[in-house]
This record gives sequence, C-alpha cells and structure tokens, in this order.
Amino acid sequence: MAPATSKRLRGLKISRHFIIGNTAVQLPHKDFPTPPEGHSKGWKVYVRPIPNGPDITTWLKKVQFKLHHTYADPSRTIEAPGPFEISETGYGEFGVEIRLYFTAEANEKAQYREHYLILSGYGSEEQQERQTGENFVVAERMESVEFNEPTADFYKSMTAEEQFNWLKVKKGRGKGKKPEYVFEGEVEPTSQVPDRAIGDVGLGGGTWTQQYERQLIAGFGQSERMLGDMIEEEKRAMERRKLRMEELGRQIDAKG
Ligand code: SLL
Repeated sequence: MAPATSKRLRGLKISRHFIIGNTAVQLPHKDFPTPPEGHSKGWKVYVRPIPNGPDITTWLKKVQFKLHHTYADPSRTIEAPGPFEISETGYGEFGVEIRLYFTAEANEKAQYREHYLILSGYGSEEQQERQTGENFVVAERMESVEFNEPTADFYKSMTAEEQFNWLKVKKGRGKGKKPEYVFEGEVEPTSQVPDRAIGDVGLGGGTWTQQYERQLIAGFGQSERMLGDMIEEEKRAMERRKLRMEELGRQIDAKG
C-alpha cells in the first residue's frame, strides 16, 4: 500500500548524481567461465552510486534493463538493494534500455535512460593500448535525477545521515552492545562528486571525479577552440572569394 503522501515542499528541488555505464572484457576470461558458442565478449551494464556518495536506494527502488532481442530473456529487473547490474556475454554492441523506478516515498514516475554498450577499446591511442593491455574497457557517464517539490518525508530521507551508512565498514564491537561503524579510508562522505577517486572504482578513465570532470570540460573547451578556428578560416576563405569576385568584376568592366 502506498504510504500517505506528506505535504510537498513548494519551490524546493533536490537532485542526485549517479553513474550509468558498462565494463567489458575480451573472452576467454575467468569471470565468464563458460560462454555460449560465438560469444567473444563478457560485459556488465550497471546503475551505480558515485563513489563516496549517498546511497541511491534512498530514491531508487528498481531498475529494468532491456537487452537486445537476440537475448533469450531480454528484460531483466533488479530490485533494491541491488547491485543494479547485469552480467552477460555476447558478440555485439547495442543500446541497453534502462528504466529507473523510484521509491514510493519519492512518488515520481519511472524515468528512461539508454546506455550504448561499448565492448572494445576507444579514445586516444594511449588509452586504447591500456584497455587492450589490461583487457578491460570502462564506459561510464554521470547522470542526474531531479526531484521537484519533494514531499516532506522524502526530503527528510534525502537529507538524512543514514544515506552514508553503506560507506561504513564494521569495526569490531563498540563499547556497548552495538557494533561500531567507521567510514572506509577515513573519507568524508559527501553528496558532491568526489574530488578524487576513492579506492578501485574502475579503470580506463571511467572514474567520476571532479578531476575527470575538469578534464572533460577542458576537452569541451578544446573542441570549442577548434570550431572557432574553423569559423575563422571559413571567414578568411569568404573574404578571399569576395576579393576574387571583385577582381573578376573589374576585369569584366575593363573589357566591356
Ligand atoms: C551487432 N547490431 O551486430 C548489433 C547486434 C547483438 C548482440 C548485437 C546476443 C548473444 C546471444 C548478442 O550478443 N547480441 O544471446 O546469443 O553488433
């Protein structure tokens, strides 16, 4: 039964970052011991929290992954607490249809995302060499969801300290009866993108950190500069054509 929805908080918006991505390896590989005939790749597609971020199950109830129709059972659903992840083998790339279902408390309609599976190395030559050398490809992107005018109850859950409990590791027993929990690696939990990668969260530049974001933004800047140069060059070419037309015009006048 749906819980009684509490009052909506007008003018308030709360958002969350999360990761959608895939990893892939060339077969044979120990993680995929008995692949069907003709399958050359082992891969995982997933929806994950950002490293060191809040628990996504505060808002995410289940994820439906829809694979290519060549799979016998293409529709796969993973319920909270997850991991929201599908592990498969295959021979080709395709777009995975992903449907995110929110918690009853969030009281929001399901949202659709797509992730195109990347099964081979990509990017710079150096990166591709590393991917081949390690036999590991990561293709991730950061996504976000926005909850407009959340209910008071949902807002409370989304701002609660408990969302960071999944980052804690049990550290024996405390003084009393309750076990003590500590944050792994003594890191400060945050709902922001972490400034650097925490632990082994993936290889091949797929780690979502502020540093990586800065690199991306720098990349955009570079494309923009390239585009700017192309526009400048086109302007110069136009100017040359104009001068040439004027020159031709003068020649014709001179003849006439
Ligand atoms: C391609 N257009 O040919 C794509 C289709 C389909 C991938 C890729 C299924 C494996 C199975 C599988 O890998 N499908 O269930 O036998 O690149």
